[in-house]
Amino acid sequence: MKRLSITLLSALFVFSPMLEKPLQAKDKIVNIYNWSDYIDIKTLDEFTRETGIKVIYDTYDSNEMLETKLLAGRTGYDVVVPSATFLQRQIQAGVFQPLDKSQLPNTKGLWPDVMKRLAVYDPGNRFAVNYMWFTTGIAYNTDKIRQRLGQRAVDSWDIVFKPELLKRVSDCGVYVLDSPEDLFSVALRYLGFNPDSKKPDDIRKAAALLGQMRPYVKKFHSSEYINGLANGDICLAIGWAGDSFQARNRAQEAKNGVDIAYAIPKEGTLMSLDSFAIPKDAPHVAEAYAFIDFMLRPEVAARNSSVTNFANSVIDSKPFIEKSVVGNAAIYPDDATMARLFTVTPYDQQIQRIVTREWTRVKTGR
Ligand code: N2P
Repeated sequence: MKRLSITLLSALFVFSPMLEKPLQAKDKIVNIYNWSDYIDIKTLDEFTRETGIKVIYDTYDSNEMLETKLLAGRTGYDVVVPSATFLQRQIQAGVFQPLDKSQLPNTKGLWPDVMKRLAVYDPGNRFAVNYMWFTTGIAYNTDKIRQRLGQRAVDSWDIVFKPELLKRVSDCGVYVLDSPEDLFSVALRYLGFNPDSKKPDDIRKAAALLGQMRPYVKKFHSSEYINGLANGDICLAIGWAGDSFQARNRAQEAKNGVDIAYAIPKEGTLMSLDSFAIPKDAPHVAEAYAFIDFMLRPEVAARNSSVTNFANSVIDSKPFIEKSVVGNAAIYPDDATMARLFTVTPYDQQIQRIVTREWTRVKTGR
């Protein structure tokens, strides 16, 4: 009886990281908050087996969701994974602790080029280590799009930003990321503006372009499109590279005849970097370091990339990654593809308000 109640009690603690009451000293725990579909889930068990640290693993699919929690404080999380622009302003808001690199020996294997790109947002790489990096593009069902658009190659943002084209494919289901940063930067680039423009006028013009999509979009959402594409419920999504290839792989595994492709449009697109950081009030700091360092092992990083189809930042992981992933120029871009990618910087408060308001209008018409 006593045994049972202890088990129940610890189960309660394990699944309720927000509880105020301290955990049993013997329960070593780490609370991770990461993007959905962003890890080889088997690595979590291996980490626990090796270290004795239990992993409480929660997921989100938008930076806004993570940021709301971080700014409210006391999240209970030990490791979070913001995208670079959000990371930058969260660092400025003081929500993270500087990393003690001596507790992260595997950071020696980080890819210098990737960490240099990240240093633009986190000078000196003091607060974060990169986990994955990727592009935003167009994922589509090759047969259904060919039936509707003929032999026209899907190689341009035209297909989503020319209403007459989007209208022609809208009957088979279009999803768009619910991520204003991605959509505004891409729309600005398409209109010939600086994709990182912070001019209210440019933002409004981009919003007008994005708003034209609304009648033809089934849903603005940032994770459902993976299964939607894989099972044939939708035929086109503005999505992230790795997720799009996960959709292709799920369809192949289901042998349902659905063929998904992913395009980086010729006009160029956003490259994003998602990185590990430790909140200032993290309850299990030593365990957070252990977790991050484990994820930076070349073999572990390689499996995470092989399963998620996202590029990681551990250079020595490359030989261990599935050839179909590491050899895919839409995941590990070649120089020509790289040249078409741009990055952006955070919005200040005033522009953020405009972007948030305009994005709501894009999605709802109000
Ligand atoms: C994983 C999505 C991660 C990319 N499903 C968005 N930051």
